[in-house]
Amino acid sequence: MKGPFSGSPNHSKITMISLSLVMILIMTFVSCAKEQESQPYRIAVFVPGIVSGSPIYEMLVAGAQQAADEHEQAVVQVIEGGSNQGLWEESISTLAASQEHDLIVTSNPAMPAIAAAVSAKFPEQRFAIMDGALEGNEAIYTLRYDQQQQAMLAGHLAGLITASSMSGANDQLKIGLIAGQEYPDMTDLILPGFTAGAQTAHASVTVEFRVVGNWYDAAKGSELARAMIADGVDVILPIAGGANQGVLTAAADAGTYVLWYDTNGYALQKGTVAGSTAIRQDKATYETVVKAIEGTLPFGSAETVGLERGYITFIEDDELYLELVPQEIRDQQHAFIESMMQ
Ligand code: RBF
Repeated sequence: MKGPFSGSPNHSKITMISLSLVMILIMTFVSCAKEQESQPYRIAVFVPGIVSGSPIYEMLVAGAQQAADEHEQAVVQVIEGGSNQGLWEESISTLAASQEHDLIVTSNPAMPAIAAAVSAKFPEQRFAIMDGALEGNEAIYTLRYDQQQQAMLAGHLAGLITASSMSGANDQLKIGLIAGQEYPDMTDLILPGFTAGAQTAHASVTVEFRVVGNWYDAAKGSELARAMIADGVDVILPIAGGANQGVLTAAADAGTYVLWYDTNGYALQKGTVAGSTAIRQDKATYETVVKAIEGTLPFGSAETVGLERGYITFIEDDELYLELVPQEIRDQQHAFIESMMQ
């Protein structure tokens, strides 16, 4: 009698087929797993503007690139959004719709709202936004710098210099701020911080504020600076991207001073750049992207960093600062920096 498990030719055929099926299944599973393992983590850096001339964007790209270079499994594509801000949302929507990037990294205070609008249409897309703030959207992580603190550091030195007997300082207590455009961080944090810092140094300092209207027009930057200088301003803080170059030229021609923002600018115009406040956007972007690759970035949260953790610094040890700015002023500025840390 042949039992159900005896070796009938039919039965061994069925066993062979089942075994082959199992093997095929296993092989498919293994190759899928391998494919997943070798799937790179794909990062798009969307620069809302032009990289060249804007240190905040140069550092964004450098930080993301470094994170990808150190992770075999990550690749970066940089997309320059250009100066037409009306096109940014559409460009980011196209990126998200392509589903080709695990993460879109970008930077400036206008980007959280744009990313939120895109996120409503493409909820799977993840974003890391530097120099911006938005809490509670599970697809978006943001990190901002304490811009008021940074502006106060610049303002304090501007107040000391305009009241000093340095060769380029006149008798009036007037300083200036030239911005690329007017935006809430500028009007609510940077301008008030710059003014408060200056008035901490000297209560009667006044601040002139002008807007270029874009982030690239050096000729307009120069024109605004010349008008300010003619009006008695002897220290200018330009925050205008590529237009900063025009401010530098105007101040150098007039023998007055410029303070640099976001990066070390002393060597850009020796004898003119009298102070530099820097942000570590390269470091912050690197750390953010590494966390995203490793799956530990807290999407949905908004972080603010500043002097205390070293993401904002006033560069005091540069030779050119030591040469140009008298010891007495440097000492006062140093004491102010220390007081801000407390
Ligand atoms: N800063 C730049 O240096 N270059 C830029 O092209 C630039 N574009 C900006 C566009 C928008 C819409 C906004 C709101 C800000 C922009 N900023 C730019 C300012 C930047 O976010 C930051 O406040 C300054 O760089 C000072 O850290």
